Amino acid sequence: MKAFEGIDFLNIDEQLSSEERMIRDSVREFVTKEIMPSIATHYENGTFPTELIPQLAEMGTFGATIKGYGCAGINYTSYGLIMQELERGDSGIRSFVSVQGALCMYPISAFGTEEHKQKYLPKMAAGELIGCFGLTEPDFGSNPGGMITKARKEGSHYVLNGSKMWITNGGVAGLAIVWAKDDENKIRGFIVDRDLKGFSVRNIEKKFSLKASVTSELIFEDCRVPASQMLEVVGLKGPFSCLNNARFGISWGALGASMACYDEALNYSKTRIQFDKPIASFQLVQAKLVEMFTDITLGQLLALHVGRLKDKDQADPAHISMAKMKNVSNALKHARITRDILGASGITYEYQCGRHMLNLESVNTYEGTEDIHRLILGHHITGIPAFK
Ligand code: TGC
Ligand code: FAD
Repeated sequence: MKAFEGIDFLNIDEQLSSEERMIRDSVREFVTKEIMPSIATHYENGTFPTELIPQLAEMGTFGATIKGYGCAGINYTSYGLIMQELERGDSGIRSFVSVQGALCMYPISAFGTEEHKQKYLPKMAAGELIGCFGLTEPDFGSNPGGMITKARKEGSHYVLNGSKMWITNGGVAGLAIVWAKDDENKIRGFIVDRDLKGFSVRNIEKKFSLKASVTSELIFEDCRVPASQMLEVVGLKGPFSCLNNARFGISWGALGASMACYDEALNYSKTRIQFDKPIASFQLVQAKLVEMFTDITLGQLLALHVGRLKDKDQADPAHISMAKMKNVSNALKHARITRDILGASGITYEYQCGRHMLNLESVNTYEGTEDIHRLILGHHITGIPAFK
């Protein structure tokens, strides 16, 4: 498999530390050697490549920004670079790592007790225990505040009833971070071990997107969770603070998918001959390549700047919304442009753009749809919330 060189028109590499470049390059090589040869087959068969989990753990990709507990403790910019490289391989692999780290290990590290941290984080960093994050419900997606999953207090336990829908990693997880309303209708988070009675999982099959990722429904029927498993946070700011981290990672991940598509479009257009010339020699094809190249370069500046702000603890959720919204919608556009440049070849598994295009439909929807991020930014600009 040919080495991937990335795109660096503005010499952004110079802005990265040698450690950041080293992390990026080692994950890049891993993706080329370990993911690219088999990902199309996994995608076609609808299987998640579980064989990659030990290597992903060894590279420190799980809970990478957490300090201690067997985690790498690197900065957010390095974390973003890891997400970029993984999603160059497939959005499903990046999803797996995002959910494990940003959505499951982060809330345990931020809102869990010392006992929770000792019990769960080292095993999760080592990939021996996989997590999933249950916020969305069948009737409450963009509006999670309306959730109806209940956590009724009964002595030293909370009794969970309800269901969570479209949950990444659900079928392979040993624990779930579950958000539910308590007796006072306040949103609380629980660390729910998979083997608890009353907790069942149904995998969602027949997807055309994120096929190399497990997506499930979590069902709770009188599931008794010890009160000691409750996280120390109340209200929607609990799940939303996890989403800040995951959305940040996605804004970088989308650049990886964009770069994979651009690279494919450029290489193909230089070798595909029509009307006795490479199609790259036609102005209309060059215009498409330039649009992708420019978007990617602007997206890199945006992601890097938000990463630097996050490393100084100065990133506002609205900054992250802009980066997630713009980089993902551009990536989806780039996958479609590449599919177009490849003509009929673009619809086959031999090329990546179709797989990225279908994956990015989900990425544009999850972690806040493109329009929800538009509304978050609209609220930021005008001070007027337009969600309702
Ligand atoms: P709102 O009234 O605006 O806020 C409620 C409380 O939350 C606080 N808050 C935040 N805190 C931290 N970070 C943020 N980004 C926050 N945004 C809001 C806020 O200050 C308030 O706190 P308090 O103390 O006053 O109570 O909430 P709202 O109900 O009006 O919601 C607004 C809206 C629409 C923006 C929000 O609901 C939203 O973001 N919806 C999108 C839902 C979403 O993103 N779901 C993601 C599910 S997980 C997933 O998709 C994983 S995919 C993983 C993968 O495979 O990679
Ligand atoms: P809806 O909220 O019903 O939205 C439908 C449409 O209406 C969208 O276009 C939306 O933008 C629009 N809309 C909604 N409200 C407004 C408004 N106020 N103004 C204007 N337009 C609006 N969730 C988890 O909790 N954990 C996971 O691990 C997880 N993984 C996922 C994996 C995949 C593959 C997918 C596809 C989803 C996953 N999700 C997960 C769920 C995801 O977060 C939701 O799909 C997303 O939040 C949108 O909710 P919805 O699908 O119910 O769409």
